[in-house]
Amino acid sequence: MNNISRRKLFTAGLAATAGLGGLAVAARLARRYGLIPPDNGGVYGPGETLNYAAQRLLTSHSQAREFSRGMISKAPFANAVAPPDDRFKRLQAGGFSGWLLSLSDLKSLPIRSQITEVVCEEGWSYIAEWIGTPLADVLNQVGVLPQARYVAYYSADRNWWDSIDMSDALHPQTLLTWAMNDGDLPVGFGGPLRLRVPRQLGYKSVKYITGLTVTDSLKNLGNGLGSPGPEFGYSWYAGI
Ligand SMILES: Nc1nc2c(c(=O)[nH]1)N[C@H]1C(S)=C(S)[C@@H](COP(=O)(O)O)O[C@H]1N2
Ligand SMILES: [Mo]
Repeated sequence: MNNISRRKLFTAGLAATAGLGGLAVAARLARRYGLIPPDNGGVYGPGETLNYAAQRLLTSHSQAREFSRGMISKAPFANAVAPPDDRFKRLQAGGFSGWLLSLSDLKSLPIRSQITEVVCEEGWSYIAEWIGTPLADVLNQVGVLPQARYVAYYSADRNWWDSIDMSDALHPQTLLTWAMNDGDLPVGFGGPLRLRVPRQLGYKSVKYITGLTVTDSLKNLGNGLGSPGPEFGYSWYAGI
């Protein structure tokens, strides 16, 4: 059974054992532990809360599966995205030397690599080696207040952005990657900098990262739902 169907089964099982009254109990528990995702409103809201809270309470220390080098996909599929904006292209022409935190600054931080799978919600996936700096090390370097609860991250592509909670932000497999397999991270795969969040579906691994915001609340960012996704039916929390 793959991870996605296992997750569905897990959530369904939890809801079934919980029963309808149990759902209310689960929601109360989720509130008590502060495990309410930003997309908790609307028709799917209770399901989103149940799934997020259950995963955080039961599997918060789990790791994404790592693979052997022989299992790296021969022809990984770069999903077609809108081309990066003009500001990105200007920075690209200058080798990204105009960044506040330059690529060489980033490369002086601890380097980790992992062979993990990019899993698209549309049903395809590929395995690659990802090399970069744990987001946790970048956050330690800049310093984070104790109130920090989420990290939002922004892309040069259509002002795309997303966010994760501190549990995923500090997770050892969450990497700001600048290399893939045998070389620099190609622009097609999100270079020069991509956030890999291997415990969630591919759409949380945003390409062409331009900035990070550490915050105690997602309410005042963009649509207040943690990412554009929930407006289009994509869960904010997309754990696999
Ligand atoms: N900036 C940006 N990042 C993005 C996307 C996008 O459209 N723009 N698509 C996401 C989706 S839906 C998936 S499945 C993965 C695909 O990764 P790949 O292009 O390496 O195959 O990238 C994610 N990151
Ligand atoms: Mo995707």
